[in-house]
Amino acid sequence: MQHVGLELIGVPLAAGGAGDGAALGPAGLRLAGIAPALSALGHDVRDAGDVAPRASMIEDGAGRNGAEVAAWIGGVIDAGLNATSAGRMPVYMGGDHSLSAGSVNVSALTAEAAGRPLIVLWLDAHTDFNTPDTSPSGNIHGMPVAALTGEDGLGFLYRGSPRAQLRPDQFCLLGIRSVDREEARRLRAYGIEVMDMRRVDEHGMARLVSQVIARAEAENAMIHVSLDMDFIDPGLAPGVSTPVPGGANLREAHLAMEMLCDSGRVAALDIVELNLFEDERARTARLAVDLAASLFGRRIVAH
Ligand code: 6HN
Ligand code: MN
Ligand code: MN
Ligand code: MN
Repeated sequence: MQHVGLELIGVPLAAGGAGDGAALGPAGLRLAGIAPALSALGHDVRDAGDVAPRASMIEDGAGRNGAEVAAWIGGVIDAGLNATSAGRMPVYMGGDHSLSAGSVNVSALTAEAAGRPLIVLWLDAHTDFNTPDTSPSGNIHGMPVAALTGEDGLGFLYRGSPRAQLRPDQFCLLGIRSVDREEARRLRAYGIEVMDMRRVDEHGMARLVSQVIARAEAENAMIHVSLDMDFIDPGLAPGVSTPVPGGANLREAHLAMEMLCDSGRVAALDIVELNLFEDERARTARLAVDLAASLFGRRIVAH
């Protein structure tokens, strides 16, 4: 792959998630060697450190810890725009998945400025399309896709920030196997593309990822890859807050990353939901680093 400037952005955010362990995600990824792994592939890697939450004036947030999550998302947007305006590709190290309400917004703004469409590939066990009204938990990590597609009840997350317009048809959710009842109804109403695990079983990972890439090629789109570590089967990646059995296996996950790398269309990567409290001997942290390496050019043999 072409060598690029990568900017590691730590987001030690847990307020949007289930439990506190996601706050250690950036530390876990750094200790597992994400910077040297990506540098070894020839990229110019810079670690921007951890984002600071913006001083928040918000008092009317919704969901659990709404005001706190909004302050973090403001910080994510500032750090992300700082990287992309300098021509660097952000790698967001979460932190819970609510941070992607900010990171995907940055990619959409950056693509818009370049006159390119954006496709968001959401690799997850969950569809993250709840709203404050439908959520069974109140946790904002279950709502970022709704926030990004303009759900009214989540606009407070963007107060004080530039905001891109994202349509539901710009999202493709892959690896899905846990959807709440109201969430499922909303997904159908909005026509969001859900490639669930049954489709992975029936068609294979290669065919599904090819479809996403073919669409990006047809539209000359960039692809934002949002990798929730619970996309992978919890037998391989136990270090997550909301594990669901029946996830992607090791080769399926690496293959998706390798194919996306070859597409040359990756705009940014989120690595989210790594929870060190739940991990076993750092397996999940190390796997996350290996998947990032596959996305940025590591190969079994040179092809
Ligand atoms: N994640 N659907 C559940 C909820 O609480 O809304 C789980 C969400 C999990 C979110 O893993 O990013
Ligand atoms: Mn998620
Ligand atoms: Mn998830
Ligand atoms: Mn699609």
